[in-house]
Amino acid sequence: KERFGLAVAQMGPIHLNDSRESTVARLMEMMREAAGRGAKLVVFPELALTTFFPRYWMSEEDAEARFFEPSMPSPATQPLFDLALSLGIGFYLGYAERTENGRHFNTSILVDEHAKIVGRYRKIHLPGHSDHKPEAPFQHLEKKFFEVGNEGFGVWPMLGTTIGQCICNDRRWPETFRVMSLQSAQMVVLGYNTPSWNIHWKEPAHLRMFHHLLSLQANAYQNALWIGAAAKCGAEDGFHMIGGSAIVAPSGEIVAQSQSEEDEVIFVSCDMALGDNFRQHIFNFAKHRRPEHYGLITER
Ligand code: ING
Repeated sequence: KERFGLAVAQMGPIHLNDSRESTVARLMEMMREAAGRGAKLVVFPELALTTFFPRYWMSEEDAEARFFEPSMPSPATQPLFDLALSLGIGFYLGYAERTENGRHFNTSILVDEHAKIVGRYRKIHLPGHSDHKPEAPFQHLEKKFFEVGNEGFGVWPMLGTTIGQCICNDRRWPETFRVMSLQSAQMVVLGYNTPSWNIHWKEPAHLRMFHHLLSLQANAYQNALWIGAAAKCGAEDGFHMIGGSAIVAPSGEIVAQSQSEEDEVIFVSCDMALGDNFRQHIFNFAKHRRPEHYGLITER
């Protein structure tokens, strides 16, 4: 059987006062564990180098100075790339990207077993708001601090398969995964930071986890994908985010799920042939898909 060792490295809280160096040391610790368990790829969370700063109101200049990476690898992340090279393991990393001409994106990269960045993704579905809501318990300012991604949803041949990537809120939108499965993705990986509370209405807490897992399971099944999703979770300076990091099979079944809200590695030896049955039968796009009736989906 064609097996692919997939690890998801969930992160516990990163507090405002935590240094990038201490955070990278945590990522390296989990990368070592992932490699030790046979992983070819380890998935880290969205914005994995700092606290989830869009919860705070600040100027864009302030945010840039404190939370964005001016280069990737950056001095703080170079040791992670060096370790990956020595272990021969690929990884997904989410971070706040400042481009050379000063544009800001919520970005993730796919890095191969030679520590080469093979794919970059800039988050397209930005949730939240751009105005200051002083009466809210916390902000969700992704629309203030980031531009909508300008590079689409891509897939990349790497580590012997074809891998797509997305970020957090993207997982709630079926278009995200369909566009990647139409490009023959066999696996999609993503990181997320999902606050436990909803600042807009009194949403029962259990729905956060339910909708998170439902989104992964539905999109895995409907696109015959293996999906690996890594949470940054627990209470960051008191602001709680859900865990529930998971590896989901093309059947839609959850094969592994985190149990804590701390740094925790989960691992599955994925049978990459599992998706074949779903792609050849139920979701055989060539045979059964009828795009002539789907036009509304792409209209503004
Ligand atoms: N966070 C949340 C997410 O999509 C959210 C925002 C939570 C939107 C719950 C809607 C419902 O998981 C990020 N960073 O997108």
